Formats: sequence, structure tokens, C-alpha cells
Amino acid sequence: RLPILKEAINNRGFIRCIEAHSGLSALIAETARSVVDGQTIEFDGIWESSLTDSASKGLPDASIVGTESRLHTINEIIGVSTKPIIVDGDTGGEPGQFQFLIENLERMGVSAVIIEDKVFPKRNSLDNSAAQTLEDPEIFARKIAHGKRVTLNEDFMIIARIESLIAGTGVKDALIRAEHYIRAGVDGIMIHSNQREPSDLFEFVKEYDPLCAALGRRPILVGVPTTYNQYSDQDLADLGFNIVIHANQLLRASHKAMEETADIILKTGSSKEVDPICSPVSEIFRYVGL
Ligand code: SPV
Ligand code: MG
Repeated sequence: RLPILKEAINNRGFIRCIEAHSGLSALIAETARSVVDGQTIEFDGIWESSLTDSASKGLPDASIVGTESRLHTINEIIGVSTKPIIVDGDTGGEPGQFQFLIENLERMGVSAVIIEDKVFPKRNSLDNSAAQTLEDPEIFARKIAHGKRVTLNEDFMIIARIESLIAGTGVKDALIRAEHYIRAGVDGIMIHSNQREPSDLFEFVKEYDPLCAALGRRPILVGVPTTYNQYSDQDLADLGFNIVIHANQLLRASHKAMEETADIILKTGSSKEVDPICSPVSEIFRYVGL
């Protein structure tokens, strides 16, 4: 499974991933198919998200769910899916902790890890009330370089997530960080934004190719359009993104469905009214076996 992600990007230039946070959500990610313009399409990969892994346990995304627990969730996903997996590695921790994570992910067949340039304990990037403290780019670059040194499989990718636009330090800071991380050997750059109209993110993307040309190497570009999802996957591919991640929608969809279902059962005093909005038990059996 591990090399499939790099192969797909090399062959097609652009791929899209959907979030999973459990075996069941991974089964949905694995089996979802849709016919668009006469062509059957599916997701190319799975994003194992810190936000949705934590939320599925009823916990905040604030470096509380630890690596061992995350590895357990990843193992659930691996057990029921064949698609390549990108793991949200949060800050990656200290270089030695990052090494432990990489060793485990490679052994499990995960294709890539994304680490963000904030300091531990990080707060979720979509939380506007949280203070977002950035790591010194040189320290973060050294963590990337350490990760590249200890990686065994040449197809395993380390992707650096730049949080300048989340922390409010601007496009120039994001570009300086990109240069540090590319020089450190990173395989990809994820530029994140929590804006509805991310003009600064688009400015970064415009400057990215000239920067890479000057450095002689263009690591893949990753985007997470949660707040700016008026831009389609195709729009973002056209701009130069190589991976788009739909980072939390399966968890949010299941939360809303569970909330509505519980409410209707309480209101009506039976579960009859919710049958049309629930999968039949036979459908659950079809997915998970009997
Ligand atoms: C996640 O899905 O956990 C992410 C993306 O890191 S975000 O929630 O936008 O920070
Ligand atoms: Mg996360």
C-alpha cells in the first residue's frame, strides 16, 4: 500500500482524499463510488485526522489523544481498506518522538505523514479562539531533516504543514518557511487557511512555483479546503495543488445524523420515524460482515 500514493500523484498529478476516524468510516471511504459524466470515480486516499480521531472519542483536538491511540485507529483503518493513508502527525513532537511515529507508520504501510510547524501542545487550526504559536522554522526544518534521515522506504513522504496563515504571520513568513523546509528535504508542503476567502493562500500558491524553480525542486502541494470549499477539487488542481483533503466531513455527517436520530426517538417515543434516515441492519452486516 505504501508506494501507491506517490505513484498516483506521479501518474495523475492530482489526487483527492477523504477523512476516516474508525473502521466503519474507512469502509465508507473505501467503497464510496459515484458516476460523474459517465465515469465511475472514487477517493484516492484516506486522511487520518487528529480532529476527527479525537472527536470520535469525545475529546478535543489539543494534543490529548496520544500516538499509541492514534496508531490503534490507523490500524483499524488499515484492516478494512486498501487505499493509501496520509496521517495527520500534529507537530510530530520532538525529533525522537517523530522518529518513533515514522518507524511505526512505515511498518504499517502508511504512505505519508503531515506535521505542522506549531509548538506542542498544538490547538486545532479552525479554532479561532486558540492562540497559535509557531515553531522556529530552523528547529522545524531540523525535525524534517531528522525524519528524512530515519525514513527507510523511499516512497514514504514527509509533508510539512505551514501554519503562517493560521497564526496571522502572513504570506512572506509562509514562503520563508517553505524555503527552509524544502532545503531540509521535505516531500510536500501543505499550506493551510481557515478563511472563507483565502486570498493569502492563493498568493502563496502563486509564489510557490517560482520559489521551487529557484530551489531546483518542487515538492507536492497539499490543500485542505474546509472553510473555502466553494472552490472545487478541480479548481484547486488547476491552481497547482497535487492533493486535496476533505478533512472532517464523514465525522461531521455522522454527528449530525446521530443528533437528529436521538432527537426524533425522544420526541416520538419510538424508533419508527428514524428508520428512513438509518441504514438497515442488513446494510451494516453487508459492510462489516456477520
Ligand atoms: C485535521 O483534520 O485534524 C487537521 C485539519 O489537522 S484542520 O482541522 O483544519 O486543522
Ligand atoms: Mg489535525
